[in-house]
Amino acid sequence: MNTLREPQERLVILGVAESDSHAVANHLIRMQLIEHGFTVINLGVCTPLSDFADALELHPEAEAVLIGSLNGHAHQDLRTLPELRAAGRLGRPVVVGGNLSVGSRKSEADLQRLYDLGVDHLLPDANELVLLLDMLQAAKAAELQNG
Ligand code: B12
Repeated sequence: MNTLREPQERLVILGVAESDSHAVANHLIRMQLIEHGFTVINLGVCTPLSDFADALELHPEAEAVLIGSLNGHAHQDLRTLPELRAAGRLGRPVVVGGNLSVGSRKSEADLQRLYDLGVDHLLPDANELVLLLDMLQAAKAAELQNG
């Protein structure tokens, strides 16, 4: 009997917020995640939040939903997150990264507004993404183990 198990596939949903056409970081993040063994469902630029929810329904095994926003309109683009969550959708950690408000100086209030919508994690730098995904996976495994 072969008792070797395939390592479990790790899958994430990635894309750029609805009003935002900045593509470079999206491509780099996709490549970085693939190098780390992730399967990436990349929805690309200008993706409405409802499309992220649809993708999660097609791929319920996704660990997280990763959304880039560079043009400063993250809050406007993510404003329907509370409604989607209230409808039982997007029930995975939503991680938002990039340039998260208009202007070069980011205030705590700008970030808090995004947390208030229900964003779970804000990451200015994509280099911290794999570490965050590993931490989320470990937390979920511990939760399952403790019942
Ligand atoms: C190239 C560029 C463009 C190109 C994009 C081409 C393309 N197809 O991608 C064009 C010319 C189209 C463009 C248009 C616009 N742009 Co532009 N653009 C840039 C520029 C010069 C570089 C962006 C880039 O590719 N960087 C390289 C990548 C690797 O770095 P990055 O994007 O910063 O990503 C890093 C982090 O932000 C983070 N990250 C990014 N995404 C994600 C996602 C996740 C999940 C995570 C965890 C992390 C993360 O990790 C990455 C690596 O550390 C920046 C200025 C700059 N130097 O950054 C402005 C900039 C982003 N643009 C800006 C603006 C304002 C615009 C326009 C509104 C301009 C206009 N008036 O039309 C439009 C918006 C278009 C739209 N609908 O979104 C502003 C945003 C200002 C703000 N937020 O306050 C910037 C910062 C320029 C500035 N200083 O004013 N832009």
